[in-house]
Amino acid sequence: MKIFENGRPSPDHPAGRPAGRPAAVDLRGAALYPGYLGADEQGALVDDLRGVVAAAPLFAPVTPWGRPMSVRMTSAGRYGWVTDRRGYRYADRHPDGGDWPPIPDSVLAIWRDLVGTDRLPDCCLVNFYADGARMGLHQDRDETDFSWPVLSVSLGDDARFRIGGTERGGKTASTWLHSGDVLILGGAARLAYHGIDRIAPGSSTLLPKGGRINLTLRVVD
Ligand code: MD3
Ligand code: FE
Repeated sequence: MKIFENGRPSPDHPAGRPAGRPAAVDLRGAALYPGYLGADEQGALVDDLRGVVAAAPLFAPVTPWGRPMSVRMTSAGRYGWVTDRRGYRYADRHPDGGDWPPIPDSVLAIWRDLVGTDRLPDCCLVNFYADGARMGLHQDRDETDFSWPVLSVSLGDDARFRIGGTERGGKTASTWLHSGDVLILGGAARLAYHGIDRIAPGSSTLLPKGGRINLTLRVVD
C-alpha cells in the first residue's frame, strides 16, 4: 500500500493516522510529525541508544575522497552504513570488527506505528552531531528498494534541515527539526536531496552534554 497520495500520507496507511499522535505536516512530500515523541519516550530512547553505542562505538567516518565527516556515527541492525576510503556501503560489521547490536524495540515501535509491520528496517543508522557538525546535501541511494520509506527520529538539539528535489541544484526548503520530531521520507521524497546545515547548541536539555542524535531506519536489501 502506498504511504503517500497527492503528497500526503494516505488515511489508508498507518502513517496517515498514527493513534494519539500529531498529524503529519507536508514538507516537500516528506511527512513531518512535530513532537511525535513525548519527553519520557525521548528519555527511554536515549537510554536504549546508550546500550547501542556501548556495543558499537561511534566512529568518525571518512568520505571516499578522504574528507573526515563532522558527524560521528554507528548503527544497529542486520546492516550498518559505513564510509571510508573504499567507498560508501552497508556492512554487516562495525569497522572495529564487532557485530552491530539489535535495533532496540523502542525504536522499532515507531516504525511499526508509522510504516507498519509487513517489513521491519534492516538498519538503524545513528548520527551524532556535536556543536559545529553538519551534513552536506546528498541523496540516500545505497539501498535496493526505494519503495520503502526512510524514517528519521530527531533527539537533542534543534537542527536546520534542508530538503530539495531529486536533482542537485534545484530549489530547497528548510525547517527546524526539534527533539522528538519524526520524519518519513517516502514516495518522491525518498530520493530527494537533503542535509543538515547546522545545529543550535544548547537548545535542548535531553542530552546531558548537548548535541543532537538522528536515527534513520532503512530497509537495505
Ligand atoms: C530525505 N541524516 O543519515 S535525517 C542521513 O539529520 C541523513 O542526520 C540527516 O540525511 C540527519 O542520511 C537527515 C532526515 C532524512 C533522512 C533520510 C532521507 C531526510 C531524507 C532520505 C531521503 C530524503
Ligand atoms: Fe540522508
